[in-house]
Amino acid sequence: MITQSEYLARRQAILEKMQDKSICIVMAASEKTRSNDTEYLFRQDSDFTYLTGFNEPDACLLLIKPDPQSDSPTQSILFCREKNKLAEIWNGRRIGPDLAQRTYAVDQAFSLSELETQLVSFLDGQAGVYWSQGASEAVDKKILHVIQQIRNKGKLGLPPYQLMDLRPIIHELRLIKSAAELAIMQKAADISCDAHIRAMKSTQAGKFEYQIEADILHEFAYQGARFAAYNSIVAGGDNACILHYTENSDELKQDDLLLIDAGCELSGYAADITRTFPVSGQFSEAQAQLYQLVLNAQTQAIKTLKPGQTLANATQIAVDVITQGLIDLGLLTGTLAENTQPQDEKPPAYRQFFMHGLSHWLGLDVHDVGAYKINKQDRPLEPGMVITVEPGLYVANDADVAEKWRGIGIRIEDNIAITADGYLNLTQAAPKTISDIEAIMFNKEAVK
Ligand SMILES: [Mn+2]
Repeated sequence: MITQSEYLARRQAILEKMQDKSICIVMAASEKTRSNDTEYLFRQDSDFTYLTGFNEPDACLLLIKPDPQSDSPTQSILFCREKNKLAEIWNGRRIGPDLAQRTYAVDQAFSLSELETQLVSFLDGQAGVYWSQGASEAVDKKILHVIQQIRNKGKLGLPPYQLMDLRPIIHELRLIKSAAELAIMQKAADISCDAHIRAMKSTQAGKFEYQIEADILHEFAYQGARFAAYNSIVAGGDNACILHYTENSDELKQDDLLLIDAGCELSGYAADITRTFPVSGQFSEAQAQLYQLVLNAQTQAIKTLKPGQTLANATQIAVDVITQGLIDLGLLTGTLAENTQPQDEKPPAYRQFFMHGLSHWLGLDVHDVGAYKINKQDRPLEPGMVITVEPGLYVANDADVAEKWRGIGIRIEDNIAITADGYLNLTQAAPKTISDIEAIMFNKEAVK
């Protein structure tokens, strides 16, 4: 759980990085239509969640940093929907500004209907304005319109003249997770591991991919994580070679592998796990050879992780292990260097089998925010960062390799927190060695 004092500290950290005489505007998400007059279930904007924990749509947070010459304190101000009996009967409870002010520990709270007038008044006299520029055309327009209204005051108005992007400030903060955030992410990982184990036990030929997806979603929701962090990928056979396959509509076949990329969202934080296992419960020889290669690449890449190391270095290790393995098994010919370097301006040969990145940040967003490079250099890892490590191997049905390799898609993905002296694998509870997977699938009736 994130406490109010942690939210307060996060807002304080933003205020510290803001320049004097400036204001920061953070907008909540709006509801999105799914069809006609029904909406998708609401999901708050991640930056807004990070700074407030406030989960209603269309709200707005202002952070004000005064001129240090003045006596005025910094301020956090929340705008939210006002109480409305009829709207609440139809569409759900609203906290309203009065209670919100106390519950969310902000200095002031106003009704959303006052937003524009108050923005004109709060922005007048500031030197700078921060917001997430370009994230929403409507928000850009609104803020520029407010500034124009201040200009229109002529001699009586002092419009801000520095328009700055908020994202570099807030996204650097979000990149380093606190102990409370790590505890939530561990819980999200635990629930997601349980879902993967349940999928392994439930899988059998003749079932459909969507039925396995249903097991996973049930496990998430039943354990209190009502949402998946992203659309689950349940991909049997060569569907696994479609990296973002989400149709989940095919029947599972006895001799295929099943790739599942699924993670829950808990209190806004994502887990992101991939496991690949045989529908029959037993790997064929060819499947096992390729699987072991991906597992070796993942294990060796994870071993390197600690503060000061880079994702680029881990990626290079995974690429080398996979490429050398593909050469040894005869899927590639030539030397390691010939297959990992661009040839005649074409991408390196290994890319036809491993075409995505090894890793991404993980947090409130499944592909979380934060810069991957600093001054164009790969940034060193730091304690509190959480990343995925997810090598893969995808042999298309028409690949120019021996028949036995074709149509095999494998990815193994864990969630790793960087610690003071190394790393912690948040998702080690989900089986991934060949023997552990086969054991859990062999014993499934007994275990269930
Ligand atoms: Mn991922």
